[in-house]
Amino acid sequence: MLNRTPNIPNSPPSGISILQPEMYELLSLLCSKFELSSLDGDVLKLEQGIVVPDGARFRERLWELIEQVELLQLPNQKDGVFSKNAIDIEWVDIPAGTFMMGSPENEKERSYIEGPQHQVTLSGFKMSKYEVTFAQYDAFCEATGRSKPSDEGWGRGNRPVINVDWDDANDFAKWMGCRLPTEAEWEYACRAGTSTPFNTGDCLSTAQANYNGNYPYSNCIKGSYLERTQPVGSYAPNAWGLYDMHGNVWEWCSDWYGSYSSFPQTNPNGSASGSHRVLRGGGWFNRGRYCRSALRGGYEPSHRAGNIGFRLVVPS
Ligand SMILES: [Ca+2]
Repeated sequence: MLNRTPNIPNSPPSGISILQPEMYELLSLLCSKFELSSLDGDVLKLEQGIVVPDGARFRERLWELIEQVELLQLPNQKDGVFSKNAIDIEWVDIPAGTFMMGSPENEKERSYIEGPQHQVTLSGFKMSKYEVTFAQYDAFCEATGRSKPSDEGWGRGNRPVINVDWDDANDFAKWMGCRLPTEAEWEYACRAGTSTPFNTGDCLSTAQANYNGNYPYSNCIKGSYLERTQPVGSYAPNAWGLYDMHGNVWEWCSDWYGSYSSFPQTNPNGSASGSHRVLRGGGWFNRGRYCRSALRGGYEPSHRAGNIGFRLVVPS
């Protein structure tokens, strides 16, 4: 939710810029969405900071627009919790849209299997904000009599569940009334509008994600190597509010691993058959290269490892 208090003082001095960068971004979005160039006749200068000729009128109009944004449930502004079987899944609204899936041929350290880049159009969906945790998966095991996966001695609770194979992940998703993301949904959500190797830009630091910082991507700066998972949400989210899309644990996707087509596609589901299921995002053990948005991993569905987990797509 928007934090209203600090951004808009009760009595802004006339002619003084009062807006924080987040509010500026919100207003820019509003103005483009509603084709506004002025607010009740007061000129809105679309530059950093806004001059307010009439503080009271401006403030009133701004609140109206913010209410509209909340009603529209724009990404970043509205999220929620999906509850089933006494388990809560926090989710983020992912907007419908079109993006270029895969990496361009000039992306450093790419694999040919990440191409050809192709246009993908997706319907909107909801994705779990975090990787599924041990606390969530253990509750599933207790309710259904399944054996609990090993935590490698690192602790359970809020750490991402590991040592789950594709069927474990898929069974949990179905039990929750959810599903695994498609590979296309995963990449689209990871990118959150970016086209760079990472949703953080051309580099991914170990202050931004949990991976093996001894081996950063390309010529990026070295960082730490924590040698295990970290509790979900330990790093900043991407622009759409999703945590740990890069690193921590690889995430199972619903698709069979296969080659890309160069043709534009809508809501693709991947290959009709195969021997490997798709894994995305890299894990704590991996070099920076493997955490790129476009990188495609895959394993036999029966594979379990201490750096593989998953997240969910929540039904609308
Ligand atoms: Ca991850």
